[in-house]
Amino acid sequence: MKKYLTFLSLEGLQWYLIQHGDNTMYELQVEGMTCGGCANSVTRSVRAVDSNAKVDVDLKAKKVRIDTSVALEKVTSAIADAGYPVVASATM
Ligand SMILES: [Cu+2]
Repeated sequence: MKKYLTFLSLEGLQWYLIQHGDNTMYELQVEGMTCGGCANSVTRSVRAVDSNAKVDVDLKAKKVRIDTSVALEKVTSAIADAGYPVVASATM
């Protein structure tokens, strides 16, 4: 990516940073999700702290993948507050 940035104008760089920000992908192990309603609750709780977050729930694997600009602790406490304990997390 670095080599492309060299050719960008300052405006181009600002645009790039706005589009791609400092988003991080987290993969969380979440307990207590049993149905689509739970998946929606978890998704909503994450969107409450980052309305632009991408949230992908895998009910079978009990995994939630989140692409967000918000800190991991904020996301995990939002999910926990919604009633779903986060038992493990990894930064991708
Ligand atoms: Cu449910």
